[in-house]
Amino acid sequence: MTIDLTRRDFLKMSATTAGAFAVGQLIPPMVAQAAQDAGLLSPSGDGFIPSMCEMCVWRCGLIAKVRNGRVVKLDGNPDHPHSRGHLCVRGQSGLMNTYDPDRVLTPLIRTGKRGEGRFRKATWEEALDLTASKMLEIKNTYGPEAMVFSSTHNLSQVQFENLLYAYGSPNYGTQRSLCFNAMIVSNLLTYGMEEPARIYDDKLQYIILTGRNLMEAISTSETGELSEAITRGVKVVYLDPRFTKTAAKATEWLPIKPGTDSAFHLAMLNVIINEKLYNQSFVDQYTVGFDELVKEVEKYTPEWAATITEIPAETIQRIAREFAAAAPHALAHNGWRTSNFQNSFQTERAIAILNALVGNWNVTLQAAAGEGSGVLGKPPQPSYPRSSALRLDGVPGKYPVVPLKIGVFQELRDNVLTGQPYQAHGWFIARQNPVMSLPDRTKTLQAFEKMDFIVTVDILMNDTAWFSDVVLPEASYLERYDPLNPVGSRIFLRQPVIDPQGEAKSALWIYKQLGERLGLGDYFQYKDEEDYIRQQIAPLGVSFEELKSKGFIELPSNEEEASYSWNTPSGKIEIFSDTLSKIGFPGVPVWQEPPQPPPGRFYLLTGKVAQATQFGSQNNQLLNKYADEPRMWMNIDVASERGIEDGDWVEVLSDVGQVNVQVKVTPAIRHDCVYMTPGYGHLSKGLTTAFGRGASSSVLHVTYTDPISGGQALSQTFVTVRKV
Ligand SMILES: Nc1nc2c(c(=O)[nH]1)N[C@H]1C(S)=C(S)[C@@H](COP(=O)(O)OP(=O)(O)OC[C@H]3O[C@@H](n4cnc5c(=O)[nH]c(N)nc54)[C@H](O)[C@@H]3O)O[C@H]1N2
Ligand SMILES: Nc1nc2c(c(=O)[nH]1)N[C@H]1C(S)=C(S)[C@@H](COP(=O)(O)OP(=O)(O)OC[C@H]3O[C@@H](n4cnc5c(=O)[nH]c(N)nc54)[C@H](O)[C@@H]3O)O[C@H]1N2
Ligand code: SF4
Ligand SMILES: [Mo]
Repeated sequence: MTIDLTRRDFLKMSATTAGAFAVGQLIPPMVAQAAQDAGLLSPSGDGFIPSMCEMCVWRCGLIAKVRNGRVVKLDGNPDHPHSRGHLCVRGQSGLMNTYDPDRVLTPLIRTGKRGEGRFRKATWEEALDLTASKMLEIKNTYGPEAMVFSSTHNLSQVQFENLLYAYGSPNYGTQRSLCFNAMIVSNLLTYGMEEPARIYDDKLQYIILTGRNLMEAISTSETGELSEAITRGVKVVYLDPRFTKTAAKATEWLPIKPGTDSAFHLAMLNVIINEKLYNQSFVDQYTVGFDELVKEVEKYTPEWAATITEIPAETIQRIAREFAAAAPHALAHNGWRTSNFQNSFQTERAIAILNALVGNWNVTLQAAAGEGSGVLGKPPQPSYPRSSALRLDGVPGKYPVVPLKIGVFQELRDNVLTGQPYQAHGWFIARQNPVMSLPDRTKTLQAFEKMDFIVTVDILMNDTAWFSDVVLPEASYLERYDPLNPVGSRIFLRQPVIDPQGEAKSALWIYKQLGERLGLGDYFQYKDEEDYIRQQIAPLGVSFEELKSKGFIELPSNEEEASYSWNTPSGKIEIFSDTLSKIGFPGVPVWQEPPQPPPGRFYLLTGKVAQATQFGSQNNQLLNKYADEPRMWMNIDVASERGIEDGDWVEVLSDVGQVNVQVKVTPAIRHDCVYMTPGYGHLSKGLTTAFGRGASSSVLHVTYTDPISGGQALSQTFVTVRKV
């Protein structure tokens, strides 16, 4: 393997094709045969095969370009509504993930102390037998609830969940409470759906983005739609304490004080109501609770909000008027990672209601089209055992409106650590890096210490695997099948375009093997991955060969009538939520004062960059090459007052942790904030490209949970910075 590629080398290798990544990996014969039969591949092995990207959860359609029987380049699939012919820089770099020299290619069993990084290679038989016997031991000794499962959104997650439910544990941790709980729970309570679809059509005139950094935190389709809207002259107002790349493209950047977005939006509501700029007939017909809102927002004047948000009253007033004037062709975007403050749920509710007041439903917002998953078949299976144990994440008792499947991961971790209400003893982790992604890394590692057994399924020795007892290597997304992925009216296939390297196996295979060893074989009634997919497409009357060659199935188009009913208790948009009120939470959005940093401390901000995905892609040699140095942003005036220069090392201290990091001095951030890119400061020495670069913000993050949505407050940590 070439370890250090220059861009020139890479292009040269792509051009000379055969052996570009000279590890002799060819297209799996069955896939190659189907592609040849469909005329996609020539007999000499030149052509194209469709599949799907998994460099992030957006899962764009891809076309693997094949020369001499080897994949040499990945392009966007024009048939896929996400990619629409494009892959982002991470998707373009996907081959380097598969050919990462640090890939874990055999099962590993820990030999040294946890965290020491000493493992020995094992056969699948041995690693699976050991994992199953430990899981059975825990179940028999402490009950199934003593085994915690956690995983971040992925296509085989349905079989991960099958394993967890069949095993009988109620304890399931996902990334959701670190990500979008505030947005999802607010939408569920307001509209009765997790996330309405956004419509960027030619009539759209006005967009307000509240910390939605679409130009860097990428969803290819929506990022493209925003770019096109900007080109058409749509006005974009962007609120972020940082001047991000979206700020650079926006018409107007408002460097709002962190944690005060709800004050901004409540004042917008105040202006729109006081000046009667709302859509009276829409409000009368389709919403409940307007009068309660009127009473509540009376006090939230633009002048009041100005002192809180540090955005001038006239600006807030003008934006409210402009937004209402553009309505219904106006969109207040509800964001994605809305895990910022313990009051973020109130921000999300205010945004949802802002959209309702101006009546833009079915104009810029719409019920998301039903995904086609309902039409797919699945292997037969018995019903699941019922667990009577309390959940360790406090749902539903402590967090009554957080849906079970969404959960509160950080609370689950905390209760693993405290052993309350009972002690967990095992942790099964797949496609997730909680050592890096949960706040307060020290606590996560202490929680790991409480475990008798930890097993991780990953493609790399991520930081979580580094502290595990068994590591099970999954085949990469270019080397495996996954369950089908419905997107709107199309159902897409991920198929292997490279034969799995080493002993790596698909998650579908791994979960079935474990299920059988746990005596749960009846829950995994598929012979292999192809058989699983055949069972999925059985009701559709489509041949697998056709699916392989086209890459997707088109369902009969189900043009739904624009809907004006919502799956809420009242069947309307709930400006006032009885559900919230009955359990003692405010029924309409209210201002909840967030904590502020004491003098000398800064808000610690975190946020995505375009060249990396979360905590998992920093080891990709190509992406690493194009990523910025992971330095901590600090405002140029503040730095100069403290005698800190660009590139200087500083010690950053929070209430729970300390890191040393280099500073990037910049005017692009508020005086009271510093910012760190996630995904650096790795602990695993098994990530030889990423290890030793930058520092981890998760070491510093204090665990604060929004009491309503269960979202982690990632901007609510305050730090001191000292030159070292
Ligand atoms: N390239 C790339 N794209 C990605 C991802 C990735 O890792 N890499 N991850 C995907 C995932 S899982 C997610 S959740 C989305 C996230 O998508 P976004 O939510 O758009 O992105 P983030 O970068 O997490 O956060 C956005 C911004 O919030 C700002 N911010 C922090 N606190 C506050 C506040 O109090 N108020 C306001 N107004 N802004 C604040 C930060 O400065 C940051 O710029 O991106 C997705 N797309
Ligand atoms: N400090 C800080 N914390 C954050 C955030 C932040 O911006 N800053 N963002 C929050 C957000 S929005 C989210 S969504 C979470 C994400 O938190 P996590 O889900 O824990 O993080 P990821 O990096 O997405 O973890 C993905 C793991 O999957 C592995 N992987 C990649 N491909 C495959 C595969 O094909 N198979 C298998 N089995 N494994 C694979 C990668 O190696 C990596 O270890 O973090 C949250 N926490
Ligand atoms: S947004 Fe980029 S990384 Fe994510 S699936 Fe699409 S191309 Fe892949
Ligand atoms: Mo996320």
